[in-house]
Amino acid sequence: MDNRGFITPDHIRSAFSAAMSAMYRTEVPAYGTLMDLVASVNDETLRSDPALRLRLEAMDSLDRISEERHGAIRLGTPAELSMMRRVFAVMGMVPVGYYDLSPAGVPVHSTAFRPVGAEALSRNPFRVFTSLLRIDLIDDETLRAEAERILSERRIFTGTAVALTEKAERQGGLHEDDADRFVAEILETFRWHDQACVSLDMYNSLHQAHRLIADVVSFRGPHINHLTPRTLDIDAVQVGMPAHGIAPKAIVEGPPSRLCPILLRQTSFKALDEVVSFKSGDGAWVAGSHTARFGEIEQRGIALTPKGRVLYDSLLEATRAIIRPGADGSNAADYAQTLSQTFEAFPDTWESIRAANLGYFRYSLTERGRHAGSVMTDDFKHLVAEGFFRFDPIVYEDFLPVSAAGIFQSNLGDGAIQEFVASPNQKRFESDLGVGVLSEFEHYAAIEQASIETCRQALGGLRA
Ligand code: OOG
Ligand code: NI
Repeated sequence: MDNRGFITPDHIRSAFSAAMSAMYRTEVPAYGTLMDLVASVNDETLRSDPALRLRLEAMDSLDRISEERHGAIRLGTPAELSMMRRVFAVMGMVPVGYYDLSPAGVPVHSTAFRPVGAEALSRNPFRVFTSLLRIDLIDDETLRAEAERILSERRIFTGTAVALTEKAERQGGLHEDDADRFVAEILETFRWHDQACVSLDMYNSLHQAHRLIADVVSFRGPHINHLTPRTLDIDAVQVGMPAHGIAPKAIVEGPPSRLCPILLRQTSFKALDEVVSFKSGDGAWVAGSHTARFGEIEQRGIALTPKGRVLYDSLLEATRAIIRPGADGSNAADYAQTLSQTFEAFPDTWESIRAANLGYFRYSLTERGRHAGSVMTDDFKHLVAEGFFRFDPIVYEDFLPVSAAGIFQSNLGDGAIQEFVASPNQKRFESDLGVGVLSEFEHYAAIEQASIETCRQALGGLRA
């Protein structure tokens, strides 16, 4: 609670994240199985790697591991996107980053709504990868107009959800009762509907244009399409999935397995075929199916600086110039091997990553530093070398466009890959959103800088 008696945005976000997880567990039981598998792999990893346990404890993030998750939704109109921004703001989540998925044949562009700042992230880092359909990429004019008309008629937020969002904006927060109602009402927007709002013919035409277009336009709301727990050993979960009756996608997206994890590694299980009813001409319902919802896992590593990111992107590109992972998994082992070999060029100790300015770190005083008293030197590097400070990797909280494309595609089924001309349009996205997106790099740099300042102050005489 804050000093005006409002429930803090961090609390509302935690409550919402827990409510979403509970709802998705009942909607998609395989997600529950995946959660259990992840929990046991995480326990085992911590037991066998005491150094990792100590580091997570030092970073105050041990407790948050099993709490962690992200989700994803796909919206249909600019009005939905800007309202969604206001809803997430009540939970302390702001748009960070711009992702253009069109080069990968997915007609959306996206941002991640998430908390920023070390304090909010350590309380609960729940994020939602949020995409807006690029309706301008539908070629067929008649179909485009029809899709726009259908979307313009739906209301994805309940009246109470909108009213409570406005109230939070007016008052600067929500009291307990309102916060509880807010979470329950917002949950409605993310719920699955097994009755489509279009006819089967319409669904088929949309599907023909692109499966993702059918997913966005045919339903009353932007059902959550996956939730993603964080694991400490993604390879172990990937290998363990089949034994639990879950079919994983062919490869793990992102960097290879390393001693020092960087950025983000992800894999998912294939979307489920679900029964949906469609409206027929005479008002009756006809049965059909739709494939959209899946489960994903992620392993997060250090946030890279712009320099580190350039190196990551170039190594990934070099790998894919040699071998492109096939959707059927037939070259998965070769791909993983080539990826590991190529990434040997990326330093793999925390010290070398830091020395080359490739990643962001959080500094804190060591025992030695705490007892040093006032130190009269400007040389921060020297003090690190002397053991006055320890440095721990700052966790990457964002997403990767190539990986996101791989996750989308593995759930769009075979033959879904389609060519679009790459057409990033961040300005348009931001004008639809109603604000600019934040730069991820600035936020990691600020967390690093703040930790350095705190160390400096603790050492009294240390000057900038
Ligand atoms: C989003 C796919 C991207 C991730 O983790 O990279 C994503 C979607 O399928 O809507 O969630
Ligand atoms: Ni995801």
